[in-house]
Amino acid sequence: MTTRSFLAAVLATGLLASLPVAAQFQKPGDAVKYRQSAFSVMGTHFGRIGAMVQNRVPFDAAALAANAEIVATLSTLPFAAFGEGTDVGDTKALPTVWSQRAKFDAGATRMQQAVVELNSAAKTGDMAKIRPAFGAVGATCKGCHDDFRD
Ligand code: ASC
Repeated sequence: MTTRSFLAAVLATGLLASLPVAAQFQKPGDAVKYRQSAFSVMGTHFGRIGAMVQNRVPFDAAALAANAEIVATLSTLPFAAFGEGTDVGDTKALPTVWSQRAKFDAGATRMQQAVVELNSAAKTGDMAKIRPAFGAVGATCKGCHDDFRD
């Protein structure tokens, strides 16, 4: 990567982080579709890690690390799409997302932190570190599903 493209990437990331993302959705249903899509792709890549952790497919450290990197990126996306007024359509989000917002946000943060730790563990290529980190992420998924998902 050139210095120029690196600076462009840093700038783009900074802009993305500072934009009021929720305002980018034209309709509440677009926000629902967006967050479901992000969770769906995230779940696909998390599932590929799970397949290796559970010995259903052979351990490939590079592939696992690539999947963990994708999960880490995707984990930052869905929560901007839970704005007020997006409790619509075929959402499985329970009203508690909005009525217990601080608890929901805390769960989101816990998941994101666990995913960062899984990503670090994945880079070591050491299954003895990856397996517990994978389990910790799964526990944060389940925690939110129990309280906030139909
Ligand atoms: C997955 C996935 C989830 C979590 C959750 C863990 O693989 O898609 O939502 O794990 O089932 O309890």
